[in-house]
Amino acid sequence: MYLKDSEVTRFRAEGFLKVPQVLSTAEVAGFLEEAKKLLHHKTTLHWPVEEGMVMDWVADVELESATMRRLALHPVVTGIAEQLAGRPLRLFKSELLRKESAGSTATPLHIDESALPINSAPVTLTAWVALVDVPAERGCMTFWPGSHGLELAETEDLTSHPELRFWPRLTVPLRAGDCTFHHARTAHSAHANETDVTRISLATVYMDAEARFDPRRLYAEGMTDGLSRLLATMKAGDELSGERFPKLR
Ligand code: AKG
Repeated sequence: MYLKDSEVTRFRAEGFLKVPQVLSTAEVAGFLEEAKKLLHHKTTLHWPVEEGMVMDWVADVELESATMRRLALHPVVTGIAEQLAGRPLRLFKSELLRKESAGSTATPLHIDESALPINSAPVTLTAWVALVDVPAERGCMTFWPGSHGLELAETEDLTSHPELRFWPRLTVPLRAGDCTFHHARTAHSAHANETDVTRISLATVYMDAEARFDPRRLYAEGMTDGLSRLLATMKAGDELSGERFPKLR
């Protein structure tokens, strides 16, 4: 077991948890070197908003790089994820995120569930591993504790949600090698990166091992990554299994 019972209890109550130093300094150095190469050479997808660019990312990175697959399936990260979920999980997707130095905008307040076409036990969660130090001014995330218990409509503009506007929230700076885990229904956002160092992190989504495809949540229009193209060929109720969605153990 990687976590104390009290940490698991806190995650279930708050919908997120910071776990310091999941990776050693040497591991961070190796993963960061590979991440920089990938971000330099691979085509990335972009998240534009009215004010500018939130971030860009290498999609399907666990298929693009054996090193990044090792991080997405890292025994400590996945062990913690399964402990938090309380059941066996599979990998759904892994994305190498870049929030550019000076010029990126804040990540809008959102929940992930509305973009995850997964029908299963409600345990879907993301591990977000910092590969550089991420203080507030470099775009760390902010979480709305307990918001995963709210009935938020999929299409709702969360910034004007009457409860969330006045909900206490927690901003979570990370050191390189720290990780946050957040439930797919937890409201979260991130600051802009106002430093001169690029924010680099790996975000991996894990789902219930029994997960089935649910097209009602498919948010793939115009998306060109391999996963979105694969999902566009699937039918409601299809298994999300096999090599593409490996079991964590
Ligand atoms: C997520 O991993 O669910 C995010 O929303 C990431 C946001 C960010 O990296 O700014």
